[in-house]
Amino acid sequence: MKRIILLLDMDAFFAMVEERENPHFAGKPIVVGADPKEGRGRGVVSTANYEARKYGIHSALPISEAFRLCPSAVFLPVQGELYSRVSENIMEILKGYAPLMEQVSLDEAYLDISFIGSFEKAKELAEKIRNEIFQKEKLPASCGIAQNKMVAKIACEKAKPNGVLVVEQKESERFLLPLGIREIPGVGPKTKAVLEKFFEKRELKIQDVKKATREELVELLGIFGNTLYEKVRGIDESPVAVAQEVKSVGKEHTFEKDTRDAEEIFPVFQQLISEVCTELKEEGFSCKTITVVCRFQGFETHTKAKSFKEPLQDWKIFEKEAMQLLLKFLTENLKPVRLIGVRARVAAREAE
Ligand code: TTP
Ligand code: MG
Repeated sequence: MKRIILLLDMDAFFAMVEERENPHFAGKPIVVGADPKEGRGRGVVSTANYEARKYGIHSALPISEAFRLCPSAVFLPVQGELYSRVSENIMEILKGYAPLMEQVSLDEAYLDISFIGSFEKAKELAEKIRNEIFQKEKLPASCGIAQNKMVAKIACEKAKPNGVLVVEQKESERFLLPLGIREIPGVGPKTKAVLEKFFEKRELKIQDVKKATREELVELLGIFGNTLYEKVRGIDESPVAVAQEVKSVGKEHTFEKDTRDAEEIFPVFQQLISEVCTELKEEGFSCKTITVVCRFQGFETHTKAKSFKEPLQDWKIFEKEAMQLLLKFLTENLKPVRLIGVRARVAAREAE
C-alpha cells in the first residue's frame, strides 16, 4: 500500500501563543527569548513571529543581535508551562485523526494517514485538522504531505506560514533537486562543510550531492552517508513510530561576563546539577545520558555526552560524571566561558 504521511508543525509557536494571549500585540514584531536588557542581554531568541522575521530575527540568534535588528519589537520571556499546556491540547486534537502519531517536539507531529487512500483526500484532511486547531486554539499551523517523513517535513517548511503543501511521489525528486543540501533533515553545518570540500563547490544543492556514489558518501560521512544517499533520492522508509517516553531535564546558565574563574564556574555548575537532580527525583526517573553544554566566547557552542547502559540512580555519580565532562571542556578549550548547562536524558522505569 502507498504510504501517506502528514507532518503538522505550528507556525512561530511560542510567539503565536503570546500573540493570542496578548491580542494588542497583533501585527507587531514579537520576539520570545532571553531578556534583551537594552541590547546588553546575553541569552538567545527562542522564536520570533513572522513580523519579526522580516528583520532577520530567528531562533537561536543572540538576543542582543535581535535587539539591534529591531529595538522596537515586543520582547517577551519564555513561558514554558503555558506552551506545554497548549501543546497538549494540540496533540489531543491530532490523536483524533490518526491511530498512528509520532510527536517529535512541542509543536510538531507526524501522522500516518495511509488509510485515507489518496493525496487529494489527505489535503482535505490537513485543512480539516488546521481548521479544528484554529477554531479551538486560535493558532496557525502548517502541514506537509508526502509518501515519507522526510519529504513531508521539507514540504511543511515550504508550506509555511499557515499553508499545506502536498508533494506526491512522482513529483518528489523534482521537488528536492534544486533545494540546498541543508534542507535535508540531519544535514548540519559540519556535514555541509565536509560535502562542500569533497565537491569543491559552495552552496551545494541536493542535485549536486546526487552525483556522489553511495561508497563515496559512506567514506565521507560514515553510516550517515548511507542514509544521505537515499535521502537525496527522496527515499526514507522510517516508520511513524509512537515515540518512546523519553524525557529530559536540563538547566543552563549564562554568565554576566565571560569567565575562566573556577570559583565562579564550579559553584554555578553544582547548582545546575542539584536543580536537575531534584527535578529527576521528583519524577522518580533515572538517568541514561548526561549531556554537558559549554558555550565559549564568540558563541562557539559544544556539547559532550556520556550514556550509561544501566541507568544511573546515584546522584553522587551523576555529579562526578557531569564534572568530568565539564573539566574536559575547560582543559581542551582555553577560551572564556559564556554559558554552561547540564541535561539528563531519562527513561521511564519499566513496570516491574
Ligand atoms: P520550531 O517549530 O522550529 O519553530 P517555530 O514554531 O517557532 O516556527 P516555524 O515552525 O513556523 O518555523 O520550534 C517550535 C518552538 O520551539 C519555537 O516556537 C520555540 C522553540 N525553539 C526554541 O526555543 N529554540 C530553538 O532554537 C528552536 C528552533 C525552537
Ligand atoms: Mg513550528
